Amino acid sequence: MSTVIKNGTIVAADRSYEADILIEGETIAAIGVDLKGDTVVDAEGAYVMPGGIDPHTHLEMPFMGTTAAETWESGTAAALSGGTTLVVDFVIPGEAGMLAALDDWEAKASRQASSDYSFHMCVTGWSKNHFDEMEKVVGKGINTFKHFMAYKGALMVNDDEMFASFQRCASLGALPLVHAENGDIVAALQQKYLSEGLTGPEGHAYSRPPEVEGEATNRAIMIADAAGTPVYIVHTSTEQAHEAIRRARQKGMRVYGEPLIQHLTLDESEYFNQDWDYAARRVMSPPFRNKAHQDSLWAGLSAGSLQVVATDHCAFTTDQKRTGLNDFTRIPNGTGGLEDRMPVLWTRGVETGRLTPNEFVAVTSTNIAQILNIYPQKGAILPGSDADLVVWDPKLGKTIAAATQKSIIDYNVFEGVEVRGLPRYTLSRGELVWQHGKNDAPRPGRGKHVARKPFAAASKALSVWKEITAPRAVTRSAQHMPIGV
Ligand code: DUC
Ligand code: ZN
Ligand code: ZN
Ligand code: ZN
Repeated sequence: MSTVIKNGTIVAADRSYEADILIEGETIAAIGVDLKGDTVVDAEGAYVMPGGIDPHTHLEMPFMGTTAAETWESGTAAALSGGTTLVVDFVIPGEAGMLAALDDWEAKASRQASSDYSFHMCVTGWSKNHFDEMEKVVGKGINTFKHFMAYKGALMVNDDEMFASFQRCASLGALPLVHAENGDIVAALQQKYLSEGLTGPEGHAYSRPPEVEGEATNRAIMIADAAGTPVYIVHTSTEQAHEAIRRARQKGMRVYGEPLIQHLTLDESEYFNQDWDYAARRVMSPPFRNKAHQDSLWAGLSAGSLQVVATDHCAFTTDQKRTGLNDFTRIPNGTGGLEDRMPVLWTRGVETGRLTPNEFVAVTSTNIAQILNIYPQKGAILPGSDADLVVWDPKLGKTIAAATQKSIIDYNVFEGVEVRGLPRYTLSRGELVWQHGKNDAPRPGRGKHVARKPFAAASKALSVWKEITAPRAVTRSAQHMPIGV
């Protein structure tokens, strides 16, 4: 079975050109003119782009006393309908450790996912067991480890733990990721506002000011430098964090920043809506910011100081949000965006001239494929690449509405936003999985796990276990190791 995509303009991160794409089985076989195949997909008037990659999702994540309601089945169907063909989800270890948690995640994803999927592993503490398990996790195709500097008393790691884990990442050829908010300051501000009687969703925004993100981002970058590793900052939402990333990159450090589509387009005024449900549905960490921060993020995307647009899709129902009715610190943190990331970014980015179509491809797919070491299997339109493709029709439009979305959540933070630019077709490994105007659901369980190899750079000197609670000499030589990303 072969398929040919005809009459479209191929948009890659580096250039746009007119050509047909021949797909044989699950991969791209040829790119050229007048190619023939068993089936023809018409891309007349459309752009053909690499399928989107959302490197930041939390499907069915157990969190803050509940579990994110978006399932692997609904979340990945939503992704495909919006042009995203690969999601990378965060595995949170429980008592039984990293490998047991990975088995849980893999079981859910393999049964339900209709898009391809891959995993990041979270490091939520530090011990000899963490040190040992990390190597086994890398052996299972995971080359990224996430660290939370916030959520004190729950997921948060301290600096010594983060430093130890970062060194371990360096020795394994893995990339550390960081949720950068100063968890101690957040906890102190939460108590201050609660004690003053401020219990509503706006307290969430007040307790997580831009400074807590700027401080933690700077600290994470310095700790990464001391440990001799590149670092990736998730959900960069402020100018302060962007500034730290920019400065580090200028000094030659491999530091990456990932703004979310929510932070680019929704602002802090949402938390002052008189309707409690409306405001609580938008509670996520970091919170939405003001226009100055948004402008900084947009500038970073076109300048290249920020590389990736993600969603942090972590979607709770209104009922779940109401757990925090009398206490904003108990509102489950998270918003959705998987299905809307690409249309909203196209509308607010490309249609306005802030991004070129090629930059759009870079920040939705190609850059993260390179950062995650899965390029050109993913993120590229090249012979041999997986045929994950989106036929993007810049003339198709819709008004975003919870009533018509694929997501099973009872609201949408982009409700009422008019988008122009939607997938006409989405193909995942050669299979047509979404067609505009038809409402066919892709088959749950068709999605495959995407394994990712470690990076070449690894320092053997740092791979020896050390008790981090005991005083020790810091290995400064790590700062000068070669970097492989
Ligand atoms: N932020 C959220 O809003 N939800 C999930 C985890 C996170 O860091
Ligand atoms: Zn986070
Ligand atoms: Zn997250
Ligand atoms: Zn030095």
